Amino acid sequence: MTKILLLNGPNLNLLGQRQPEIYGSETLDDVIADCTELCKTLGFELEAKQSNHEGLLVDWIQDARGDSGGIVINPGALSHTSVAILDALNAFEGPVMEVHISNIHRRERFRHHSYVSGRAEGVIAGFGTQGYGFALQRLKTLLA
Ligand code: CA2
Repeated sequence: MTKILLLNGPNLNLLGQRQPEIYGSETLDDVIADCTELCKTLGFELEAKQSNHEGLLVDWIQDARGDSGGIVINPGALSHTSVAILDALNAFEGPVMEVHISNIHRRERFRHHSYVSGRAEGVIAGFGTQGYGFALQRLKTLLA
């Protein structure tokens, strides 16, 4: 069964606890539970991880080489700063879907650019936590 790595970056462990007007009321555990259910219907095995540390995210992306068929990643604020995450994703052979819960283009200017977007097969922003499900469905098509 194809494994999909779901990665969430800094502060996304706080989902559902603060700023619900921007990020909604679902917790990260809720998101992972929903994605796990969806993956069962799509025939994927889901591995979900979150870290506040850039280097750990880089390690996990490297570990996905030869192990996961695709990656869904919300790099959080590291989207806008991290060449290291971009480099790690460039070394991954499978499709990458970038997810942002909020519409980063309607927010501050510094959020409009993401280093990851130039590597990702697709970018989803502003669909709330539903975006993770859309990304998984797109991976199903890309990996068919
Ligand atoms: O919209 C997104 O998903 C973001 O990746 C979220 C990041 C932000 O820096 C990006 O520009 C856009 C921030 C994640 C912080 O998540 C929190 C959730 C609840 C409460 C506080 C922070």
